[in-house]
Amino acid sequence: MPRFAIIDSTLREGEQFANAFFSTEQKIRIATLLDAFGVEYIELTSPAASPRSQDDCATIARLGLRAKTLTHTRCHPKDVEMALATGVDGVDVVIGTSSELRRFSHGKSIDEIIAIARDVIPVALAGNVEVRFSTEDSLRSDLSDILRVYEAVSELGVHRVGIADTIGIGSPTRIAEIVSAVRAVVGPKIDIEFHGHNDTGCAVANAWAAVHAGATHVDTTVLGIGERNGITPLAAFVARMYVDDAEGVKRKYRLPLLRDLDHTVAKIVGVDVPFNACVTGFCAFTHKAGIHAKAVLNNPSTYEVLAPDDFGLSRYINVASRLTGWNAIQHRAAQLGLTFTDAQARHIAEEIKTAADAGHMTLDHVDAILHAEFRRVSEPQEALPAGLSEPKPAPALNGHAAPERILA
Ligand code: HCA
Ligand code: CU
Repeated sequence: MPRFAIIDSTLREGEQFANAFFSTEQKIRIATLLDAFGVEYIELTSPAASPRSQDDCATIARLGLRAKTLTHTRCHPKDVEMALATGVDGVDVVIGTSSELRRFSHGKSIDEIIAIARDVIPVALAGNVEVRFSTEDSLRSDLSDILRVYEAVSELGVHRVGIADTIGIGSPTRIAEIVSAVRAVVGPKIDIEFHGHNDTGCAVANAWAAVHAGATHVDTTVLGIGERNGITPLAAFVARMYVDDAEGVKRKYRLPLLRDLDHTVAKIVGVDVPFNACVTGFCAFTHKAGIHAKAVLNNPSTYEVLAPDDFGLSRYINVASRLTGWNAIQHRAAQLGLTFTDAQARHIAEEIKTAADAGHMTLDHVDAILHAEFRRVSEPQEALPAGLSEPKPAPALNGHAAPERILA
């Protein structure tokens, strides 16, 4: 796995999500959880945005987190001075370089941008903090223009340059090309950050491609929240890197906290964790079809790329459907403390398929069938072994919802 650090921007990019209005207390809660998870950096809204943003930036910088704190700033000496005054560990300077932004946003030429950078970067460096310079809308900027900007700012002494796919137009191959071109210009010592929006669904793939092409830092937010439909989601990016090197990722991050992070932020911004969110979506580790269930019960790696245990989560076999199979039924029966012969389990599976074909089915319904069948096959016996027919509670589905909910 290539070396990389996560810059979590839930408290900057994430604050630009339509539903986000974080209180100071909520920001502290999110920053503390991110720190416990192990992200290397936490990026905060510019103190120039509002007095509350300024105070909160200083408050979080003073928390004594292990993660470094960064704040975002426009490319203005005054903004950078305000940022330094908050006590953050680093300043993320950004300016638009695409013709769209140069014409319709700030109206400056590339030469003027470089001239402004020459005024601003020394101010940031004088604060003895990490300094990053990023070109907003890098993907629609002329590559030779941004390479000229990166060359100039690296000569000025920035620690990191940023590539921003502001409108989510990038593809993994294009991102890899740009990262390689930037690496060739800035040399091996300067770090490269990738910030990718998800408008076309490529944010995770692009971040992964960036890291493999030599980017050292990746921006994420919890659940991917941000402007429009947001950026690279933290859990999905971590899951992607886990595929490269599960042990390395487990050493770097406390993976079970992804669930707390996604649920905490979802609650704060008033959304559900999306059903298909990597790792934390309610059905991320649910197996349904009989063929899948059988193989997973034999060996989870048949249909699982992520081991749920590593993320503090559990696998769930959904048996209440017409797609179920007798192996899965046996497994559910064992969870309830009921034993059947294989022939009995096959018969029960048929019964469940018939019932499921006739209409909506829940796990309770399956359990009732299993208990009734158990009573029936056990009838000739006088006394059951103690506790054998005692129903056990159904295992929780990673705490998201009652098992019934997934069948609705
Ligand atoms: C913004 C734009 C930004 C900046 C990214 C960066 C983007 O909201 O200011 O600082 O690298 O997507 O371009 O989020
Ligand atoms: Cu952005």
